[in-house]
Amino acid sequence: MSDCLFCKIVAGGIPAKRLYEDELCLAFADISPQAPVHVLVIPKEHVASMAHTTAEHAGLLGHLAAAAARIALEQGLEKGYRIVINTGEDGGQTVDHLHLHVLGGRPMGWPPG
Ligand code: IU
Repeated sequence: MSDCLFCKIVAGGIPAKRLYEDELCLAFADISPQAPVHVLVIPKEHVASMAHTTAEHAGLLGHLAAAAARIALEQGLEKGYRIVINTGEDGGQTVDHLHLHVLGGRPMGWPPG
């Protein structure tokens, strides 16, 4: 989508600290980190949110989850981490392009706010 910020990051039109990339996904450092490690993993194709996924996205979602786990290990998060997918208004989603937050490097609280 031409007006989607994360699509522009995928295309290289907006700079980001790219940490991992393959044919399906891109991982980059969050511009406003909420933990010592805060990485976003996004599909290269535009999918607006989890609420916009269907069974056809099962393979892509598995790929994103596996990439997130691998990136967490690469980032040294052996003690654990949290993967978050904010979805929709009540879920706190602010960018309408599906993204997995990988957060770690400090203990996480529960429940989330
Ligand atoms: P959210 O789950 O939609 O709220 O997460 C969006 C994230 O995108 C949030 O953590 C922002 O800091 C992050 N982000 C970014 O990394 N680069 C940007 O240019 C913008 C947002 I706008």
